[in-house]
Amino acid sequence: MKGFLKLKFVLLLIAFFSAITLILNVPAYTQAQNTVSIDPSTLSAKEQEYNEQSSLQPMTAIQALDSSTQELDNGIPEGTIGRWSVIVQTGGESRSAQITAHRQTSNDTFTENVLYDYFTYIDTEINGGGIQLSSANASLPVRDPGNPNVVTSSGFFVGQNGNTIDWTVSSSIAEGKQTMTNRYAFTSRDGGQIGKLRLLQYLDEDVESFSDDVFLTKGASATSNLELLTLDDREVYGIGQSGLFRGEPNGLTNAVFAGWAADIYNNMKQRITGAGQSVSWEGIIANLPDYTHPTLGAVRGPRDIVSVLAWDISEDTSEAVVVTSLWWVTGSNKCISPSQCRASWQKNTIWGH
Ligand SMILES: [Ca+2]
Ligand SMILES: [Ca+2]
Ligand SMILES: [Ca+2]
Repeated sequence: MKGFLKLKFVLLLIAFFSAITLILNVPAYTQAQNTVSIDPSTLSAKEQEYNEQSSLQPMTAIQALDSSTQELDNGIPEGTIGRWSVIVQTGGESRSAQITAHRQTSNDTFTENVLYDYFTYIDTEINGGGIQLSSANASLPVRDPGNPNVVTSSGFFVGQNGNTIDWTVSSSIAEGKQTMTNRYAFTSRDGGQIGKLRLLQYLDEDVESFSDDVFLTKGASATSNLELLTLDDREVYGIGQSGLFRGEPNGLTNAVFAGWAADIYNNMKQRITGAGQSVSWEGIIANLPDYTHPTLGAVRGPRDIVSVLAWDISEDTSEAVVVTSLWWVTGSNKCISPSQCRASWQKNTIWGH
């Protein structure tokens, strides 16, 4: 009994001194944390932006909702797998799209902002010197009074022939669906020819850590079902982009698909606005090594992926429509082993849209 009491006393003493040590060390630890700061000049612009964001509001969307944006969602309750909401800026552009997904490795339900930049560029020179549609005399995005699932903005720019080209974009997410669609309409104000005009739908998605995403495609341009997919290497969920590749009523009108490309951040934006970004139907992939993913098989990466899809308006037309799509991609939550997950992805994954 005496020995037991002695042991208790010793344990109490250890606990007491541990607590004291901990208390005394907290300020020292905090101080150390404050002094060991990384030189901001060594961080990339993207790292700095994420750092500023996380110090302000961790786990929230990059862009807060204000009068310059409208939020679209698919009506699935927050926190439920399949919830999809996009904060739409003018020009159908966005820097915030939240998905609630099942994460393969963590095996949990997680909500993530998967967008860094979803930008629309127009290029009247083809190829080079593109500008963002949001900078082309753009109006604020407004919600359709007759349909809360639609947000529209409009503006104008000077076309290749010197005439004014009016543009309108309608962004929409249907109830319960996983896709946001952007429908871009161009009209020459004087009824003359639009002239050379390329629309580029640029996507930089960052799924959790931005440098470890993987890129793969499904379908093909030639069969009008091309999908560009970017997923997190570890958690195997992410985002896809596509559009309409064939002319159809109320769809792609007086325009043809020019091609696509994929690269690493931040090579593409400066090319689109500068000397030009090459695209092809087979895709121009740069700086993304081959990589065999345990679930997805042959992919590219892992890197900070960016991709672009491009459409060319028919020069001699006065009206044209281009349609693009952006959707979330997640795997099954029933698989455990990589082979099981791979089979599940191939069989029932919610890839499509
Ligand atoms: Ca993210
Ligand atoms: Ca990632
Ligand atoms: Ca990225």
